[in-house]
Amino acid sequence: MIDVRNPGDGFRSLRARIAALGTLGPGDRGADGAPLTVGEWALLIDDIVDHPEANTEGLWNVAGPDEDDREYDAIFVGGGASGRFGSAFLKARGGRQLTIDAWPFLGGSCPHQACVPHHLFSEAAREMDLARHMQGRLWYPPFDEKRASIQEIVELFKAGRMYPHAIMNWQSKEQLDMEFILNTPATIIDSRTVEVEGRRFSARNLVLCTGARTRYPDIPGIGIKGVYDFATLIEDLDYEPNRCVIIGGSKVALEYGSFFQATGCQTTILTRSPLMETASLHHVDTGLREYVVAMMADRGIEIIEGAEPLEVLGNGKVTGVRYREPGGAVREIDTDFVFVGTGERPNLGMYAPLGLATDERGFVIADTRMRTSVPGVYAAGDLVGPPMEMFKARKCGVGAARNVMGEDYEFDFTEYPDFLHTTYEVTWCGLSEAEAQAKYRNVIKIQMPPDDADPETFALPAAEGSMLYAFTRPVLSGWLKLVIDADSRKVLGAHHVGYGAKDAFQYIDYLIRRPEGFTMDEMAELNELFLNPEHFIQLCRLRAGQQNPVNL
Ligand code: COM
Repeated sequence: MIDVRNPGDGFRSLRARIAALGTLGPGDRGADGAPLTVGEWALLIDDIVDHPEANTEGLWNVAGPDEDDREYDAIFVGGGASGRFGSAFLKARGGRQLTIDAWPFLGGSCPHQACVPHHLFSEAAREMDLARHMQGRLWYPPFDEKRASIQEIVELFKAGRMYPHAIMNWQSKEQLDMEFILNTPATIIDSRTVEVEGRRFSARNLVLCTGARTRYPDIPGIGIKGVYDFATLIEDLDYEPNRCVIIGGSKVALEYGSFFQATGCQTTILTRSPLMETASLHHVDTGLREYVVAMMADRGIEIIEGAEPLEVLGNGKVTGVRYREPGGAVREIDTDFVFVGTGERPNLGMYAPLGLATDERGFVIADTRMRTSVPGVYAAGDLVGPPMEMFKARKCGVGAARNVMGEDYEFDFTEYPDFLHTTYEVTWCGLSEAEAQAKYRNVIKIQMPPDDADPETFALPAAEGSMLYAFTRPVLSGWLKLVIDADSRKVLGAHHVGYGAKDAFQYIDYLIRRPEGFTMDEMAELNELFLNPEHFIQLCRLRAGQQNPVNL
């Protein structure tokens, strides 16, 4: 074990070891006896991630009996979003927690392989999209397809990811006062006991937060070099892909497919269900889906819906994918890069001693209080199934913590605002137009461009990030729809494709799901910061004077 908490000889030699790793800047040298700085954490984590075989000892930040001799209220197994937020909340409530993670950092897959790189790639895709579209105009140079390298962007991320990792550790220790053990796995002994590096810890409760990983389809050749998922793309990509085939139609498939295509790597998506019609996405409006898919196709992505992947071809290295078309014909695509986006499943092997109840897909069954079938054992985050979203992971962890601390707290995550990236930011919440029509007798919509307008000449929406499109090729500038019950005047759903609207959707979702709802008149009373991306405020104001509002 390496003690990262208590000043002493061990801590001094850790600091000396970190100093020998080099320097990231003037702020990365901690004073003797002071806690590790963010810079020191970054150097240490980077070294461990790069050389795991030489760094097998756990990083212990555990209070001794002189500091805190209480039994742990909860041990969080896994320090990702759910484990870290749950731990922080429990600690803030006055409880005692211990968080254990096999990685040398807290924050889980988000800053390491998942959300953070995904956002970097999506931002890169958006930039490349604009640069390609605008090339040769204004100050935009010709777009050099050879310069847009997937591998280079992956390497850029890997070279910088130790900073968010370091901030997670530093914040958790110095600001949130959490106890944790990192870089070593926990062994579950029973529902109250966990073993780490030979020492047993007991707690009143366990909170399981170990996430999920990509489930690969069971087809021949899936193990050949050249087949990646969002995690192995980061860890293992060692060449520049020239052609990409994506297996699956999940959010990940759309997002990474859009990024690969934007770099100039011709991409084909093989999906069984039509894009955005998979069971894991709900409330997807038909108009929104059509615009998103049309704009992906406009960028050159080949989308084959109803496809059944049969085999990954290759001889030590991927050379192609064989699949069955909807009509039954078997075809092959030559490719040197296959990306799997078929969804995720948890790995529950380590929990065998608990005998947890699971659902038919293999996710841990937890109730709205995050309680599993085993008394005293909670589960949170991706382990309990979709949506695989940050808000759910964090709030599940906090929900478990609140219940552990004696509060009767329920978290229902069946309704939530949703989003994904293509080369656009796609956001939606509430009901789709079709869902609203099925439920209410007098539904109207505010939509841009309207159904009867020609999108090639209708330059709205136009705002953050879409102005250059609006003035060069209007159809690229985005799409929006607000669904309203004209009788009660309440907003039922909001849907947007463009840029810069995601934050607004966090609030719109909250407002429209209040018991009293949120009317178009209240929307019209807001003060827009013009040009506001989703235009909903002023468009509602244009209609608010009507006693019987109609479509806009
Ligand atoms: C975010 C990780 S990158 S966490 O949710 O803050 O732990």
